Amino acid sequence: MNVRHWLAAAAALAVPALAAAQEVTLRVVSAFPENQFYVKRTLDWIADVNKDGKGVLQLNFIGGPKAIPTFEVGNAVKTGVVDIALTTGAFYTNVMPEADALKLAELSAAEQRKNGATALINKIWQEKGNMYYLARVVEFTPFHLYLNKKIDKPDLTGLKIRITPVYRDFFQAMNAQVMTTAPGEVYTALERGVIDGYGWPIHALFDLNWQEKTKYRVDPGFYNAEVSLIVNLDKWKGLGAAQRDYLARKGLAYEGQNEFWKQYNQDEAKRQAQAGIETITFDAATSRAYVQKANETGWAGLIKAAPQYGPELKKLLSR
Ligand code: 173
Repeated sequence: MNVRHWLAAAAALAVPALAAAQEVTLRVVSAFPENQFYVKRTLDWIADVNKDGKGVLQLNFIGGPKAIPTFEVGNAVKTGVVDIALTTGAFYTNVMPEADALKLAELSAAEQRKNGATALINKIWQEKGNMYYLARVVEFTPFHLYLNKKIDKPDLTGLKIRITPVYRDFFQAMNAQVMTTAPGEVYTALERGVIDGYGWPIHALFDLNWQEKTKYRVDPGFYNAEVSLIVNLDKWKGLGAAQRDYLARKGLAYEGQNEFWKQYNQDEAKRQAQAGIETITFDAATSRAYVQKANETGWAGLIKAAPQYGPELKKLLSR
């Protein structure tokens, strides 16, 4: 065999080896407690990814906050301690303040993909977080203020409220005394009377048994609860094209199921009423002002913390 033939033969062997990268297994954690419904849904998704991904890509669920504490998950993804996380922006503002902007989106995830918001998010997440933003798996879901003391106007003077960064600017603007905790610590704080209330979505209260310790929900809700899958950027770039496409496709399919939350949230509100949680409401003008204040304080806080990208995010996430 002459040299030219030998080279051709070697090239023919090398090409398939490159095209079919070896099956890779990525490590997944959740910043939400393992008994939360978000995790169950994600485990179903992981099972589906693994079923169709044999020989290509597999996901291995490591655990919830017992594996990596809630507010450390973002840095664990950034540094590659784990490959993928199910989390929300409020839990990784310590990586980049922009993370908390996702709650302010007035556009759906599908609309964000069309108008360039997702591309901007990915630019920021890659640049500042060393993360690839894969998919948003919770939306169409308002946050609410839950209380154990009655109020007759949006004034939280004298009340101690559990928060995450999601609620900080808004609740402080209503004079609340705030205390940041991971979801896993809320039940005990309620039980001990350390807090008079907390911020939380309309759903997933029962997952953690908080209905046992909750008297009131303040209506209306505000913002747009966000839970997403983020991927370590080095891991993402190191995948073969077929593996990356596969994961992106499965992420998109998960995001495509978000309509699910609309009915689920209605059912959850009913279930809260059945569990004896009373609603506190205001007159129409006060309710409008309440929601407006949430938005104004939310964006003001975000732009103050993220002056470079905040205004751009506001433009692409608002109607
Ligand atoms: O209240 C929280 O812990 C929080 O910030 C959050 C965000 C998205 C979904 C659920 C909770």
